[in-house]
Amino acid sequence: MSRMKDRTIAISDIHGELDKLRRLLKAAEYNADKDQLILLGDYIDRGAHSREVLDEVIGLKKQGAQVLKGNHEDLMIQALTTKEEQHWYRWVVRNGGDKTLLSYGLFERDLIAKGTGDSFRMPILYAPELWKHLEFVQSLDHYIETDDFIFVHGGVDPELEPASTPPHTLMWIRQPFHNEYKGSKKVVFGHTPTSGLHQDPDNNHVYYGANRIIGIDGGAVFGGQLNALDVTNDIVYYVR
Ligand SMILES: [Mn+2]
Repeated sequence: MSRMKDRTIAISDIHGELDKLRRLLKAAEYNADKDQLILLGDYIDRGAHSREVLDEVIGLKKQGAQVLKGNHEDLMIQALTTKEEQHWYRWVVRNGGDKTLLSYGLFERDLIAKGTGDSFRMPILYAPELWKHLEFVQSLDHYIETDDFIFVHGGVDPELEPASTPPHTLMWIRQPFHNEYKGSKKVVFGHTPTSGLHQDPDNNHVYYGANRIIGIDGGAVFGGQLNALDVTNDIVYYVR
């Protein structure tokens, strides 16, 4: 964070929920001149408006937001930059990438029908905006570390410093981090819906672990809530 701002606000796991993102920023009275916004990843998939959310995120970054990569951006990158069929199916069929393609006017059934191999790259040819957004998500960092906090999508390896942790771990880790993290810095993360951390399917509020882990993924795209954590004042805003 290059200059001091009044508040640092973290949001994660938007998953194509553009309206919820806009309402949440309004509810938190987010002001780019005064507030440092940190977005923890998973902008796309499952929700209806992934393309529009990425446009919004690019705009927020231009205004000063710090933007991290989530595991769903990782899935998209793998699907669109490798020829391996498993990456395509993993994204499009199993993890809601079909909804992302649809937001660019692309139907996965049409693309699948074209066959395998090089044709997996075709959506990029058909949708220049998807190509632009792919380059954007490829450029994103995997964590932010300050004197007191680590911000990351999935979590950190309990045995390693973030700087020496593979990006894949930072985006994908769950239980080993939740259960075994013992670091002195508070870790603000998304990725695992907080209902699971609370062990209560109806509780989508921010989760404060005794071991200084703070989960903020309220499962908005699953009918939960989108949380914004003001870490400066320890205040949570949310929309449903
Ligand atoms: Mn997610």
